[in-house]
Amino acid sequence: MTIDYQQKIPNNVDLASDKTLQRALEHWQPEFLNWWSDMGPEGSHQYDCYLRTATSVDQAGWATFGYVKMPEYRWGIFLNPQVPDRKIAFGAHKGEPVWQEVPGEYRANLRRIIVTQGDTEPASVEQQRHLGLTAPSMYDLRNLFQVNVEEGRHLWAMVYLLHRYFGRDGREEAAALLERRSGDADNPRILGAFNERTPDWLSFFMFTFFTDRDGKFQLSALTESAFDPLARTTQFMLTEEGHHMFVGRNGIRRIVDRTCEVMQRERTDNPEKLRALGVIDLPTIQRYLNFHASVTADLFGADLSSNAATFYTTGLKGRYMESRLKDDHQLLEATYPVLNASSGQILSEQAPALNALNERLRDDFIKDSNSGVDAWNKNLEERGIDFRFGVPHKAFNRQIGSLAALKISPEGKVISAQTWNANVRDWLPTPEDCAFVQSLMGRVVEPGKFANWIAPPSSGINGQPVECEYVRFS
Ligand code: BYC
Repeated sequence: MTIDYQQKIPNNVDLASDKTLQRALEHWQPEFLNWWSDMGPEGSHQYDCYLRTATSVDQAGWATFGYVKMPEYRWGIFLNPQVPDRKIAFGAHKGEPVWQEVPGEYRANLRRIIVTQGDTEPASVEQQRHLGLTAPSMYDLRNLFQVNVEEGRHLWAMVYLLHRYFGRDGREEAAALLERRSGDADNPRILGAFNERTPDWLSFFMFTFFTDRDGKFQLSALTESAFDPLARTTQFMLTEEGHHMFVGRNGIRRIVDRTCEVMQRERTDNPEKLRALGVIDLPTIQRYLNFHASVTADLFGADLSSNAATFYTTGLKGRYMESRLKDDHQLLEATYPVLNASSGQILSEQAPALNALNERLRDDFIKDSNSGVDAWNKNLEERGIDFRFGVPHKAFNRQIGSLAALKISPEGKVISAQTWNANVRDWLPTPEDCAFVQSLMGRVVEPGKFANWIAPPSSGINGQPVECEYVRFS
């Protein structure tokens, strides 16, 4: 279905036929725009940016490109088409028709999932709001803005569900989504990683590589939901998520490319020398990687979770690729390995699969992250550089779940607090690392120009040249 752009709120859900809902959302819209003006990308409000906007949810229309004045981006409500006769694929209701309305008994849990998902979207915009001031190129500035407007749209996706299906509490939750603030001491965002700072572009690329990948896996699990409107809206969100991870994967690759080029030209791998030459040494990149991988691993929740078991059994949230998995999709007898530390070692133990669903999704995420990191390593190998990046062990630096109580090395060895303290500067970014990376951040925005510490991309956006004027300042 084509999206109606004549409406105040573009949508493909026939909003005009439900005047009460339309009025409620039109009331929320100026609040959203106020939030965007206060917390959206700093200084961007007069810019014309080459952005993609969805004009329909099918292949032909979901990525239509053109110049848009930033605050006039048409945030809207887009659901994938309904699949006729879709049946619930898992849990106690397996085989029954999916729900078009929220069953009363599952209302609180569904609302909680939707609010948690919705909260991450504005949080990431808040985390990234200063980055435009230090963009390494106009191409990167445009990509940042694309990610930001789409996170804003993902907020709209969750707010639509709250307004349409959860009555007064839904409207209150939608208002609260614009009130919490990333990192705020009194009213923070819900999940840990979304209260961390994203102070520089290395952090931004790591965030889009790892944390947007959590988005991919959580959204995929929600596309399986028995609550059909949630499944349909998350399906469409996933199409947009791909670009966000591309920004991270390619951003890091370009940083590594530039560093390798200088390493080879100067015949050195000495971090001090490389820093003096204005590029980021590979061990520093690895420490940033360790930080973002571990903070994101926490986003999957505790390794054993009765919440996760309930979400699954009641049909609210499935597994990654649920319908392709070959088992009974109820998991009443099944087990799954989880980690437990005893006598100074991490041991794998079988636990009820239903309780281990967070761990399973985390494992799916780690597998996917590894394949991205392998691509950077292939580049190093091809260049003949003797360094390999690695995703740290999933127990490293955890704050959530049973392993949070222990100190664990990136290789997965249980260690004493003393050993941790003696080595942590090699494993996680130090204040000096952060200060150095920040010292490189300066705004480079002439078309086709790039900061010294990052290589240009191999191609531009949507077939445009790399030196295209992606952002027109006025
Ligand atoms: N930080 O039973 P557990 C994205 C809490 S990213 C702080 O394991 P559960 C995006 C938990 O709430 C995808 N607290 O929890 C990416 C619980 O609290 P209560 C976002 C945490 O419910 C980039 C307690 O600890 N979507 O889209 O099984 C840019 C016990 O935990 C954290 C979703 O996450 C944490 N990290 O699992 C923009 C999907 N983890 O009950 C966007 C929706 C846990 O004791 N959310 N806690 O008060 C969920 O499915 C689940 O809420 C979670 C947590 C998987 C997050």
